[in-house]
Amino acid sequence: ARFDAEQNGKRAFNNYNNNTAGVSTPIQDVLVRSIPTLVLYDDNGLDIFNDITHVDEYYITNAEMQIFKDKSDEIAQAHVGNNGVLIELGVGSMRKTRYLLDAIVSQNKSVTYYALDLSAQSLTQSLQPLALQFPSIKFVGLLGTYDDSLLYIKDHLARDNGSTRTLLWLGTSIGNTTRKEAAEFLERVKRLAMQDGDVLLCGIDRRNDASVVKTAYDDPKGVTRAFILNGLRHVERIFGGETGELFPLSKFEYVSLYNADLGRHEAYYRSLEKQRVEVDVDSLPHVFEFEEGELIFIEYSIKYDAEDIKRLMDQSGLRWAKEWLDQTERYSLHCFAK
Ligand code: AVI
Repeated sequence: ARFDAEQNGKRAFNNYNNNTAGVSTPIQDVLVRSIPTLVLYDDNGLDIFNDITHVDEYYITNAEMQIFKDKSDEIAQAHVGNNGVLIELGVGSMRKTRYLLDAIVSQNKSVTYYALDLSAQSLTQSLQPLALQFPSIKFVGLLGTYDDSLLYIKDHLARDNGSTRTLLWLGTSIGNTTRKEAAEFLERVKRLAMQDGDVLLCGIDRRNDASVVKTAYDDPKGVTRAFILNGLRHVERIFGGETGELFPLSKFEYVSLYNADLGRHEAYYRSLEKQRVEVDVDSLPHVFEFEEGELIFIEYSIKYDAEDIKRLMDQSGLRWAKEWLDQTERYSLHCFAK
């Protein structure tokens, strides 16, 4: 996969290498090779991401938990219909989902909760305990991509009884796509998966202090580093390699950069030396050559201020219904209507 265009790793290295603080404005016209962000989410990556949600410096989870703890009654009351359907796009931390389900049960609402994930194992792990804890709620796992789920909702979860559908896109998953992709995805959500009266609850991380974002994405215990570097283990397996055979961790490191002007955290691998990686692609030999210091893009985590959110709504056509900010005002949960 290519990021923006053809590779130009040497320029990337030269431009980034002067940056010692790590909080910087990366040079915009630099083109680097990329690996799809999705490789971060093999079963091991999902486990490590779950560890990240327990890291204090990763403020996003605590902020979101606090909103759900304080506002679940209101959310369940106003935005979850009786005999309604809840659809969570990407099962995240079930700790916050519990608050919402608790509120729904205490309001004697009966709902079906659909959870989407790319991993059957993670669906089972997440849903089994919830099914035991909330016997009055029906749980259904959906295995597939976001876009698969939109078609499934359109074709199979059409509303026939007047009850509403509540879609959940939580954590800060919206940040892992570009702003343009995010707006396009929300437009598809609106067009394919929402009818009048339905809502989308969307978690958004805000443009916070650069140092706060930087520490969240390069935490002192190295959990984020382990999460990102695990992506290389997954790439190795995709190419049929053994652990550490193709991309030894002695030869690659994690680079975390926060571009405050663009409100965008960028995660890269850096090749620590000039090296060749030989793999088979579709049974044909293929050689990747990396320069010493070359950066390889792996993940964006994009942050939004009020203007950015307004633009997102204009572009997707979604309407503002309500929003809740956490106490630290670093993170917000938005209720969008069709
Ligand atoms: C899953 N996603 C919303 C996380 C984020 O904040 O972008 C993934 C992550 N990457 C590094 N730390 C956490």
